[in-house]
Amino acid sequence: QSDLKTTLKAVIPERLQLYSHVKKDLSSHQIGTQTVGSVIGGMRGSRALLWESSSVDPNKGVTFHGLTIEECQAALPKSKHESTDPKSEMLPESMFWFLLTGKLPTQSQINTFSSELAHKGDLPEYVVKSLDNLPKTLHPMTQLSIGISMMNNESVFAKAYAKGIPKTDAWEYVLDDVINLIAKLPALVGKIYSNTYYSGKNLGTINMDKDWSYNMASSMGFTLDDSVNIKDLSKSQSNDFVNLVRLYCALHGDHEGGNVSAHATHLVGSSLSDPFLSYSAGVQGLAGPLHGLAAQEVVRFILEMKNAIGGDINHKVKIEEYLWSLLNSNRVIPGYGHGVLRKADPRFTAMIRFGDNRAEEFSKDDNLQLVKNLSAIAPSVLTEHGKTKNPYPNVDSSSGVLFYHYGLQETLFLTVIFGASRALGPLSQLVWDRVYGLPIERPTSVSLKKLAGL
Ligand code: NMX
Ligand code: MLT
Repeated sequence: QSDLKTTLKAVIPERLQLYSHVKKDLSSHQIGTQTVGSVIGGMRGSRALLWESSSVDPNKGVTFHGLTIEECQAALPKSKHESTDPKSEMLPESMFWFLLTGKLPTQSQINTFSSELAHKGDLPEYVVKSLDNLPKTLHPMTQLSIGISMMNNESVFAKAYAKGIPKTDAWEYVLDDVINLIAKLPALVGKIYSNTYYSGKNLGTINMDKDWSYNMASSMGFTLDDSVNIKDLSKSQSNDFVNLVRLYCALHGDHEGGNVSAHATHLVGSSLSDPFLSYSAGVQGLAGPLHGLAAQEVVRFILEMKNAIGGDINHKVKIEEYLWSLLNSNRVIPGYGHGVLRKADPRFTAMIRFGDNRAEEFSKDDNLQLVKNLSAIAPSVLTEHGKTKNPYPNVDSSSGVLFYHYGLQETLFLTVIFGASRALGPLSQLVWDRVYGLPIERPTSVSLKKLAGL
């Protein structure tokens, strides 16, 4: 008598044969409003989600309410401390305001909003205690998702819903939760960083007079005035780090609705799970290596490649050989390819520009140089390999090595910053989902036999 696994194994070959036939021969067939290819191909090309705040053009990349990255950088409010912070990047809270309302905020609106976020930024005691009790080996992304989902204990939306509210009022409670959730991310990120790498030592404080990104950097110990300056940064390096967090988080905040983290948040929220539960689902999607975890994978890959090519970062042939060794062992080149984009990601270019604007600081940074060299070499290798539809660098290609430069070298942590940033777009859409009163998301499924017409 065969056990469960053996029984399953025996039926796989026949099913796989049918799957290959459907994929190869029937992909262009129509089933309802979809093609068969879309049903079995990760819903590629299916316009199935309502999303207001950003859109992604395959050739031009992301725009936020129609504005390009450069236009946002020019138009969105920056740090209010202009005299001490002259190189300030746009603030993620400015981006959130813009994503949510479609209106460009004024400096004074953002000054007030940054202060509101700082005042709401403390973590509930039970969250701190629970995080303290997690194993230090638990991946930081798992800790992030646990921390966020636990705070559903604070949800004003869940409490109001339990009491009974008119559907038309739901968005106001959801908005309160969304603001509270975003406000608590700097302290949560810092707590996870400290617990995982610094034995829970208090690395810094939330400064009520400072912006969200400064407070994230501070709670991780990367500022001079409000934290322990754990990496011994100079004043200008610490300012750079804060600005890197600002730029990174503003840019990674939203990438239309179909990416895994945005879609997961939207889907879970459609059952009227509160924003904490909904976004923790998004974070769990972001933790996959084909999505946000690529941020950590790229840095590991760059360091391993540098080692494997003996530090010859300008040696084209050695780099090509290394790429082929990965591809031939059926591994992906992290930081390359995309489900929608067909050109280099403009967010990649913006992050590279961040390094180029600090030429002296980065002049001896081999990792960034290798990332740049790679972006000139990998596309032709991937094109020759012939599988990926987009052989160009994506958003994760450059950002990790910039953080690494300033001492954030705990590679498993890099996606946590992505996790803080991605809250901006999906949670702003969640408010609109409730404004519109969108229904529970419930597409229908279809069997392989049905697709094959059997
Ligand atoms: N290296 C090697 N092979 C690749 C790569 C790559 N970078 N990108 C795509 N392919 C392969 C892919 O695995 C697939 O192979 P198969 O037919 O054997 O299944 C084939 O090319 C066709 O894939 P595409 O249709 O071009 O890409 P898809 O839309 O399925 O996937 C990604 C998009 C981003 C998942 C894919 O390009 C990838 O795995 N990239 C590397 C991981 C990465 O950088 N992810 C981060 C994306 C950005 N983010 O933050 O989310
Ligand atoms: C993202 O920012 O979510 C990634 O580029 C992946 C995507 O858009 O699918």
